[in-house]
Amino acid sequence: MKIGIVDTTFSRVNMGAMAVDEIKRHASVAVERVTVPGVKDLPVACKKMIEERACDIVMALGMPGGVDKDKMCAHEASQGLIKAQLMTNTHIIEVFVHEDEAKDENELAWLAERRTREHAVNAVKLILYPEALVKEAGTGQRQGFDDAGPARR
Ligand code: RDL
Ligand code: RDL
Repeated sequence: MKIGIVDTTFSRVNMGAMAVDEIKRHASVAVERVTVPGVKDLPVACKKMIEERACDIVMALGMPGGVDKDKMCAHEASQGLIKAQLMTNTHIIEVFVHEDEAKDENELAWLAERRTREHAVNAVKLILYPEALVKEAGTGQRQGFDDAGPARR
C-alpha cells in the first residue's frame, strides 16, 4: 500500500510533514510526498500521485486564506479534487483548514495539526481497516475541533 501526500507552500503550517509523521505511527506503508504552490495546484498533483506513482489513496492538504477570493479558490480546488477522484476511482482526502476558522495564529497552528493528523488516521483506515470506519458510523466525528457526537445519546 502507498499513500500520497500533497501540500502547499501557501499554507502557514507544514501540514505535509505532520501527515507523514502521523501515517508512520499507524502503518508501515510507503509514502510519496510532493508540495505545490497553492490549493488550485492540488488536483493535478493528486491525480499524478494516483496514476504515475501508484498511490492507493492521497491526502490533499491546503490552507484557504480568509478573503472572498481565497474562498472561491478553495471551492474551485475542491471541485477539481472531486473530479480527480471520479476520474481515478480513488479517494483523495481533502484536508482544508480555512485561516478564518481559527481566532489567532496559535489556534490556527493547533487546528491545522489536529485536523491533518486525524485525517491521516482516516486515510490509513480507508485503505487498511475500512471496518474501523463502519464502527464509527453516525458518531459525529470531526477533525480538528471537538467531535459533535451522536445526536441521540
Ligand atoms: O496555480 C497557481 C495559483 O493560482 C494557485 O497556487 C492558487 O491556489 C494560489 N492561491 C490563490 O491564488 C488565492 O487567491 C491560493 C489561495 N488564494 C488560497 O487561499 N490558498 C491557497 N492558494 O493555497
Ligand atoms: O462550523 C465550524 C466548522 O465545523 C465548519 O466550518 C467546518 O466546515 C470546518 N471544516 C472545513 O471547513 C473543512 O474544509 C472541517 C473540515 N474541512 C474537516 O475536514 N473536518 C471538520 N471540519 O471537522
